[in-house]
Amino acid sequence: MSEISFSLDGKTVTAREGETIWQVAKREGVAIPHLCHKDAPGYRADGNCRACMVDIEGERTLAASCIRKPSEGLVVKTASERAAKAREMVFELLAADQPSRDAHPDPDSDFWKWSDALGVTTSRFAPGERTAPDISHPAMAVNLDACIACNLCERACREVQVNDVIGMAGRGSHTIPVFDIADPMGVSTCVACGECVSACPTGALMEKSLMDEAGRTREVFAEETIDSVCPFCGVGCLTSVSVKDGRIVKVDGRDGPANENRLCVKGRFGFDYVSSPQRLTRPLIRRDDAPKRGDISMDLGNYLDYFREATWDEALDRAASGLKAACEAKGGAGVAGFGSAKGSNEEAYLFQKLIRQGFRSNNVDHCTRLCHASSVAALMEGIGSGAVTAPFSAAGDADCMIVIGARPAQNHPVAATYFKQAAKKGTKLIVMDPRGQDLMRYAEHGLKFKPGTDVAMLNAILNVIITEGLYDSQYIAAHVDGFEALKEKIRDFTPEAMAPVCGIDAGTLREVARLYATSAKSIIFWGMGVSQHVHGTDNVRCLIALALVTGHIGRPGTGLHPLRGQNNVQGASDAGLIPMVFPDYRSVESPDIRAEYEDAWGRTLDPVRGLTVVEIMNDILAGGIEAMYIQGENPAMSDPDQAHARKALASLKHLVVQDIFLTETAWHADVILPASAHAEKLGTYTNTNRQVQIGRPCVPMPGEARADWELMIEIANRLGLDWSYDGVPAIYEEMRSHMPSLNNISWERLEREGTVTYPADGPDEPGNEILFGQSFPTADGRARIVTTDLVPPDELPDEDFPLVLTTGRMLEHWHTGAMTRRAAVLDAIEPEPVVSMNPRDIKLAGLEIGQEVRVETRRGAITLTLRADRDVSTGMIFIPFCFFEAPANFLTNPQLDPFGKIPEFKFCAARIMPSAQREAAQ
Ligand SMILES: Nc1nc2c(c(=O)[nH]1)N[C@H]1C(S)=C(S)[C@@H](COP(=O)(O)OP(=O)(O)OC[C@H]3O[C@@H](n4cnc5c(=O)[nH]c(N)nc54)[C@H](O)[C@@H]3O)O[C@H]1N2
Ligand SMILES: Nc1nc2c(c(=O)[nH]1)N[C@H]1C(S)=C(S)[C@@H](COP(=O)(O)OP(=O)(O)OC[C@H]3O[C@@H](n4cnc5c(=O)[nH]c(N)nc54)[C@H](O)[C@@H]3O)O[C@H]1N2
Ligand SMILES: [Mo]
Repeated sequence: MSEISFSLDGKTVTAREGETIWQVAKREGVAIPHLCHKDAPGYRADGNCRACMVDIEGERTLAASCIRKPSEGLVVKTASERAAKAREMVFELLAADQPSRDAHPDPDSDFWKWSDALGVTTSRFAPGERTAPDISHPAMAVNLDACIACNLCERACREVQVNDVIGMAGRGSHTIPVFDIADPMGVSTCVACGECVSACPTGALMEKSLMDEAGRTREVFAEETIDSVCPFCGVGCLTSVSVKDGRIVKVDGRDGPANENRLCVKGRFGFDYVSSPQRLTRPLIRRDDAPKRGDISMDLGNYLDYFREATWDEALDRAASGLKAACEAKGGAGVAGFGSAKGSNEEAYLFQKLIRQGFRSNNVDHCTRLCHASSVAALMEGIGSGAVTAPFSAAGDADCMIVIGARPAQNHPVAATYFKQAAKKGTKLIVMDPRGQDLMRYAEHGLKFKPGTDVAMLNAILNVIITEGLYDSQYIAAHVDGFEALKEKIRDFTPEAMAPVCGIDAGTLREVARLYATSAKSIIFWGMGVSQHVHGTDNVRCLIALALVTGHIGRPGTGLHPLRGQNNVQGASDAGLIPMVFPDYRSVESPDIRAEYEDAWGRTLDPVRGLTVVEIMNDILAGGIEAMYIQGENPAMSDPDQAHARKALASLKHLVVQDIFLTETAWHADVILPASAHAEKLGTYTNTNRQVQIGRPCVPMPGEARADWELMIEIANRLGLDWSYDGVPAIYEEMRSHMPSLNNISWERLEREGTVTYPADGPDEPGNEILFGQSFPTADGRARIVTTDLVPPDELPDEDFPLVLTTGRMLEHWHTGAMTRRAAVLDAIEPEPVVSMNPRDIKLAGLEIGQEVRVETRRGAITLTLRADRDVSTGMIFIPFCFFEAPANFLTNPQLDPFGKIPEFKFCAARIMPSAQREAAQ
């Protein structure tokens, strides 16, 4: 790499290739003012505001240091009188075009901070008049009178987040940002990532939560900011949380490995659930005269008819003794626990330890079962590891990427920014999904195939790769077993034969196969559309086979990446919150491994694998399990076939729920323990990229609420387990002593570095981002292809139920809505239950957009509002599962994949009708 030297304020300095004068100056500790330039990854310097002018010897005009690259021998003066005067003039003129500071949208903005630094406190020119703000958006206010037309917001929106909503319109000094060609912000297609707000140097774009009611002037100034990590999805964005008076007032992105300062609408604006007045603040015990269990009222006005407040001692004694009684009556088979992928690694570790050590039971599971269980089953079987082989940022190194059965712009929005950037830079993107999505705009191929036919489509692609000889025989010989069997199996899966099954023509299947196989580096990302089927494991087996036959794994820009969902589902699984395995996926059925834990925990342990989430519900109704401890999960909303799941919860003899809200699940409880939200406690969280990161307490817990891990210790000690931990780091270190995957990642290192990828080869070595370049963690180091057959979805449409119902998420809401329905901005954007249907189908069915409809399946019926959505294929309807008023899971099919035990959330037969029609018939 070539370096050049030049003179900066009399000192000889060197610039690396591509560096600007501004960047070198920053490195040298020379602060040059800047407004249109944002010093952050992904931002291109534009050089339009002239705030960063410097003097270059021999040049007649001053140069914008943010875009000017030095040449050998250049003599630069940042503080010459000429440069200083020019910069002062720039700030004075800009000030003249803005409201005065005391009436400014943000008197604390970068613009005023630089003005202070330059000593420009007043302008010789009269300040501009205030104009009316645009407050049409629930989260952000636009005060164009403070806009300096620096176009940072446009770059933020188009180049960093790749959302393409903001553009600049008008000319010269009248240039202003506009949303989707002159819409007010609130009605534009803005997805409220807030990148523009974080970029704006003046406060022309700002968080409404910091402003007065009219959205004109800033009122709230934070007292402190704390480094943490986002509580929502598996991307694991690092955050900087601003706090005032014990409440979060603002969240910014930090430069973490997974987000480089970026956030999405939930991370930036969804923080106020923590301070919701509906938080649980005191322990509750079901009243003896309460209405019968299962008769739940989500009306918070009358919860005291069901529960009474109790002291901690009484509640904890009651919680523990009920669990103990079931165990005494039935042994470990009488008890089960659901831990949480929203909690920390330390909490997940303690929870599985509690169930295993305290009740001699492996009936401990969590939402991974409803999520990537099938992916993990196939990955463990095929390559001996369930985690991703490469981070999602590897998309930028790939020549070709497949995104299948995932909707990242909605569910992993910050990861999606990397995908879109990669596609814009030339990575060939293939999106495979029955439902259209935003990402398809950037795709070389958008395959809207028939739902439930992944195996047909993927086997056809494998057929092309094999028949056309596009596989990597050297790689296969060195690393892969099972190729011959695949070759044999795949023979009948010609693209021509599979085209009518999956709905994609043979020519396209061939093109896609060639593109994936012949690109030098190809990578695959997948989500719930692949995993949540009765053939979910088979779907993933096909994806693994694709990577193995082409050797697209183990090198930069290649790999297999199941996009993990919850903020800590990777970590909770790693920590053993799974019925078949101890931490690090070590089998509970292996006598040696069990002996290790029996030694460490001083008790005999259950030698057989436990039951999974849906199996636990079935077992309760079959008269098996009598008592449960549910921490940080809401199965009364998230499990399939909800009438059945709720009936199971209601028929428990004893249910302990530890949550932050009185959820649908908590309404079934005997004891409710008010717990800690993410922002209130210390802990580690492992994201989809295998990055272990620290979350820190930012605000105090409300009322008498207590940290989850403390409550687990209280219960353990009431079971006579004699636990004592000197805080979260001690729990982490005990957990780590059982987990080779965390070798070299001590608590102290995490504290120091904030984020470390596992596995790491040494205490000072960065973690390995790309895995399995040499061999796989299987018994013989080789990977294994497992062939698949066509298995149809469990419940196909018929005359009575002619539509396919598919379920999933919304950008603004989190799963069962427990958190996001209580976040003001998020609930304002998506306030009511909707079912989405293709406008053509709506017309054909004689329905009207916006009308109230009833959707029925063989399991139940719900009423909700009809929304038109061109992305939904004809013959299908889509319902998100976040609305308690119309729970999608009353409708879903609980049929399980035989390997991963995941239910078929993505496919069942349904019908739709105007809600009035049904009422009339009754
Ligand atoms: N906003 C938001 N973000 C979230 C969450 C949330 O609740 N809200 N939850 C988090 C969690 S835990 C998870 S697991 C992830 C989930 O993130 P995703 O995996 O993106 O989840 P879904 O939206 O449920 O489903 C993904 C896609 O599967 C498609 N699909 C449906 N049927 C089929 C099929 O037969 N085959 C294929 N190939 N695709 C099909 C759907 O059309 C949909 O586009 O999101 C995480 N992020
Ligand atoms: N129909 C349908 N159903 C689905 C899916 C689908 O696509 N379609 N997807 C499935 C998937 S992938 C998943 S991951 C599951 C998710 O299912 P769940 O995990 O049951 O859903 P959440 O709403 O995330 O539940 C988290 C609960 O934890 C509480 N909580 C949050 N933080 C804390 C904390 O720090 N401590 C404690 N004690 N409690 C806390 C919240 O209030 C909430 O009640 O849903 C599954 N269900
Ligand atoms: Mo999930």
